[in-house]
Amino acid sequence: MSSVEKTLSIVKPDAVERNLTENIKEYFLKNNLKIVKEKKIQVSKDEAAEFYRVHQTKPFYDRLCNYLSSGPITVMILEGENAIKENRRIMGATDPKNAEDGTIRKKYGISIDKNSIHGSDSVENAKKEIEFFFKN
Ligand code: IDP
Ligand code: MG
Repeated sequence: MSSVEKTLSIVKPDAVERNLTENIKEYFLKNNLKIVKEKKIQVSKDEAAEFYRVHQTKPFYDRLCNYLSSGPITVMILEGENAIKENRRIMGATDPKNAEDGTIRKKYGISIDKNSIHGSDSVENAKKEIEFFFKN
């Protein structure tokens, strides 16, 4: 079954720093995901910690929060058929070393930490994450 969904994408600091936002947006557009909202911001460490709360028990949590708050990011709402799963497919595996050919992380990811992009992983989390960055 297919349905039109919205999902949250974040171009992470390593990719914004290398001016890759427009290149990454091309991947979405080529794959029929529309960018319905977009803003460039920087989050505080506390905001990053709140955003990544699901990972709070993981050994990499502190590093992850420091990293997300280390520089500007571009947050976007993407919309399209099965947008959540489609976006995850286009992103590629979490560790760029394992990412499939043709994916964003394969092309631009530097390491499991600096993997260039975030994407919501479920309908429930997409809703929460969109709300987190685009409250109104
Ligand atoms: P995802 O970004 O592919 O959804 P998650 O498991 O949700 O991956 O992890 C969130 C972020 O935390 C990843 O994008 C990655 O940067 C980082 N991360 C995940 N697993 C590890 C790990 O084992 N070591 C270090 N960093 C990790
Ligand atoms: Mg995740």
